[in-house]
Amino acid sequence: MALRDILILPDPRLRLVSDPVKAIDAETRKLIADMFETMYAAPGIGLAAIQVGVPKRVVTLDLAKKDEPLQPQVFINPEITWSSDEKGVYEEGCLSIPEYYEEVARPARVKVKFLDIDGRPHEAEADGLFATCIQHEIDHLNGVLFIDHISKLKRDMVTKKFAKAAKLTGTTKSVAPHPPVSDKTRTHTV
Ligand code: K1U
Ligand code: ZN
Repeated sequence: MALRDILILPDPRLRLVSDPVKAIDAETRKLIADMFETMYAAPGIGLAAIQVGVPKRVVTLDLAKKDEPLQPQVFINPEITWSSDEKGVYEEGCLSIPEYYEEVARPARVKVKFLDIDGRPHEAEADGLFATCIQHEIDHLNGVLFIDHISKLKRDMVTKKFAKAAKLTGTTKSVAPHPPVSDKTRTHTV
């Protein structure tokens, strides 16, 4: 197992739509093992593969409380098949938007179909934190972040804050990176 780096807003890869898993092979099983290690170390209660830079439809969750035994769950190619009209409000966080929490309203109950690590199909009914978390993670697979569910004013504030931090730390990524500027072509020295 290995710890992987978690992508941080405004990394453009967080906006990709992830591809379905075609075969649960050794590479997929290694990805899942690494995702659990990364999620527990963060610490977090959920993780989508794209958060470690892999655009595959894989989600890990563990909703066990502090003193309970671990309850690792993996969802491959998860799909919401039914959502309640009733909404539930939960204060959400995101490992890709560290230290920012905001209330989000989502369907209070959902049904989700998915494959387990052996490729067997399942359907689960989720409510409470499970419903919130699986919707948050499936959003990640579609390039959607929880800040897309809050007011534009709050979203713009947090987006600007993280863009500024990325600029200061030099971690801003562009989709097509500029080629390095050689000393010969540089017109002035900063
Ligand atoms: O997808 C992610 O970024 C993970 C995220 C999942 C999530 C949390 C809350 C509501 C919806 C989705 C996190 O795990 S944020 C960290 C967190 O909530 C937490 C961390 C340690 C203990 C308990 C909670
Ligand atoms: Zn998240």
